[in-house]
Amino acid sequence: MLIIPSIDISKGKCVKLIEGKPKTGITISDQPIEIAKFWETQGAKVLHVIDLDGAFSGKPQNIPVIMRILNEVDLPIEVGGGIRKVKDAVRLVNAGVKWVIVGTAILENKSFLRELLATISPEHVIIALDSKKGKVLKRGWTVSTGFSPEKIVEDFQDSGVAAFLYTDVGVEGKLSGIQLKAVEKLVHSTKKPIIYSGGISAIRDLLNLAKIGVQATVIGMALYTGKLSLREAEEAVSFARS
Ligand code: AMZ
Repeated sequence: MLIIPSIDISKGKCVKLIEGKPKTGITISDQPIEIAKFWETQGAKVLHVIDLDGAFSGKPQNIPVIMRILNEVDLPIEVGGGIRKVKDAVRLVNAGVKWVIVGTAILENKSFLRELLATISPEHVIIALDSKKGKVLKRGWTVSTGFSPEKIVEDFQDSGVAAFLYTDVGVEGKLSGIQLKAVEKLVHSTKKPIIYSGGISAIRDLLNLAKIGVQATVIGMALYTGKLSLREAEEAVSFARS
């Protein structure tokens, strides 16, 4: 299982919110590029970069920071938050972003994915399933779609997208552990790779996720508060595999 450090950007700074609510959480650094470089030195294989202002406002707001990470860090990155226009996704992929993470646009516009895949390969697309109490949210986690993550997966799993990113919004940033049963249900509903995010606080969480077949997991707060180190997390899951 791949361990992916998260870099959430708001107003040019690297932050971690609690349950994705503005003005909560901690500011990690006003130099997100340095944070990205740090994870590279620590052996990260992939970075997860979210434009929080983009997710809240509906259009990308931190593109210069993302471009600098692309230029200065030699790792594949996945980028999400506010990618609601095909041209914004295409621009990011053309600039070297390996995967664009798209949530709201796909949930609100039936033709968005088809239009997107007319221009970029589905291998560059990850669909976000930001879920709370079994329902997928959109628009910066402020509006419920009323649909279960399994329903969204069913609708889009044949599109060829690279993966689904399941975020448990209710535990995000809280270091409270994970709701494994819900993740397991989702993993079993599809053959597509599931990336998990939210509430990871201990090696035990990682081992449980690996055991149920999660392909990758995004970790934020636990890494930034020192509860876990990237190296120990990677070591634990590599033992779990062998
Ligand atoms: O923290 C939040 N409120 C938040 C967040 N981290 N809102 C959205 N996002 C992330 C999702 C997904 O990766 O987890 O932004 C992406 C989806 O953005 P959009 O604009 O496509 O719905």
